[in-house]
Amino acid sequence: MNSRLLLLSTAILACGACAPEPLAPVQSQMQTTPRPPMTTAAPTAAQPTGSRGNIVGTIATNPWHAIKSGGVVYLEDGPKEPGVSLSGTLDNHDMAFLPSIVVITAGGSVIFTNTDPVTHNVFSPDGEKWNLGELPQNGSVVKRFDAPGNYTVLCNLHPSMLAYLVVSPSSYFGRTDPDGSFVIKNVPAGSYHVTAWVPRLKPVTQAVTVSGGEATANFDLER
Ligand SMILES: [Cu+2]
Repeated sequence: MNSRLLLLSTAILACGACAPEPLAPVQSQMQTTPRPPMTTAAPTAAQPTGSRGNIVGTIATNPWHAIKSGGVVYLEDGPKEPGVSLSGTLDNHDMAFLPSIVVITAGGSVIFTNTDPVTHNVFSPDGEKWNLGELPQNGSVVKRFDAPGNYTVLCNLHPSMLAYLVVSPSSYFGRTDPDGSFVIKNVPAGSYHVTAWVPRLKPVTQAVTVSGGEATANFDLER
């Protein structure tokens, strides 16, 4: 009897090992769940003095020259730093997206969560026009973004909900302070195209050369 039980359990174990994994979708989602967002995008490895510099500047708008916060400034053609792939989180909370602007780098993921007691939806009418479907209370879904792009994020159940997702082409970007100023830190010396993005305004790209120290790039954006 004991040996029969042993055989039986061995058979179950063997069967379980070779059978299709019933938890595969969950495991797959866990594997693609991003690590917590890193606090800095630029690598901090020590480099020879003079080989890196900061890009500084301000964003203003035409024709009013109002200071713009909420902007993101990124290098279009910055070098890809191995292992640097910034992911982020966008929560549905108190009938709004939190935060209202998420920045990740191409190849990174966004984990969309819902901490409200009601069902939400997450979609974007921009680019490839993705729709993640309904997100129930405490639900979450992960989407990876391999290509750079800027997206408006909406909920088709609550038209007042609005957020923006910026998928930066490089790991070199900065966000504007409330006074409109920004810093892109620790950029390797070289010539780049740098783009300034602000919600509801047309992005502007300009050339900038970094040769150690500080390079300046100021932007005037228009609707
Ligand atoms: Cu909603």
